[in-house]
Amino acid sequence: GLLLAFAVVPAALHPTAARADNPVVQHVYTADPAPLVHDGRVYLYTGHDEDGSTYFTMKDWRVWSSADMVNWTDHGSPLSLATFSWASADAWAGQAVQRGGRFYWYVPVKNRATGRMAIGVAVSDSPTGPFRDALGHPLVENGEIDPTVFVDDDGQAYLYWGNPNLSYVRLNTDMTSYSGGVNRIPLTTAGFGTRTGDTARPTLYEEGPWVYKRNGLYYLVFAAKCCSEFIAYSTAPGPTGPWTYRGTVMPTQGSSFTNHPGVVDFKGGSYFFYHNGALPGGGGFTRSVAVERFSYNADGTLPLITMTNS
Ligand code: FUB
Repeated sequence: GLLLAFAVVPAALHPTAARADNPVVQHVYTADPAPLVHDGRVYLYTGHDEDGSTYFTMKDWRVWSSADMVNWTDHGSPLSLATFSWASADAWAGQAVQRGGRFYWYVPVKNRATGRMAIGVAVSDSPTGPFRDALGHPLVENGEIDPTVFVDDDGQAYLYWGNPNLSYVRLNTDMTSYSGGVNRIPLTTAGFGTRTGDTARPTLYEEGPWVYKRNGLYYLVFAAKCCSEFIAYSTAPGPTGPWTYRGTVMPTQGSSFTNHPGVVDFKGGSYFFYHNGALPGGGGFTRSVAVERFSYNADGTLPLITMTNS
């Protein structure tokens, strides 16, 4: 168990300074942050590492929200493995998005029938749930993980995912079906950097993609080169590429051998969410979500961001 007894995070001494309050959640272990800005608040969707885990033993997801990035409200667990009748284990890294007044939460879980990872989608009328299984079966079933969802300005939505591959589909406006089949993004070293010493995986891309658009430029931030992972990114002129590798965002640091990015703009600031093993008892399977405020460089590139309290 954890030694800390706060209800989420203590009151703000410095309301604009998120750095002082990491990790964001201090009474349970959390991982795989996915922020979503809606109606003046940031909603933070996370996984939940069980106390004492010796693997990625994860049974439910959690929702937190804040109006200032410092004081966080605990919205409990409105989505769990039990939400998906076909899922047996592994409530891993997902992301939620809003469309047409509904909230769609894409998550990887193990499919009981196949024993493989699959991607499900849950839906709710509220950012804090309760969420229900939108389909009753996987949206994508191919043994891969870590969905990220992005709706472009023209209304076309994309769902990307993958480890070891990186793929995407064009979601239909219902957000629970797709057209045109599964597209594989070429993992070239120009697009995703060069990994040495692993012929099976020649690029740095590992997992945990996070796709967004800013000032007409498309960003694909990802966990690079397990293990230990660092965070790197690529950019492209369009949502389907071609991607160009841009380098490191967050170096390897601390006791978690994974990391997982989530990037958002909120009330005039830019914020980078990630996870590490900074809580008491923390480590690779007992992680905690943290956030750093940052500023883009003038040319749109990301600065190097380091962890506080790792
Ligand atoms: O949390 C379980 C898995 O670890 C996630 O799906 C990966 O991104 C890594 O963080």
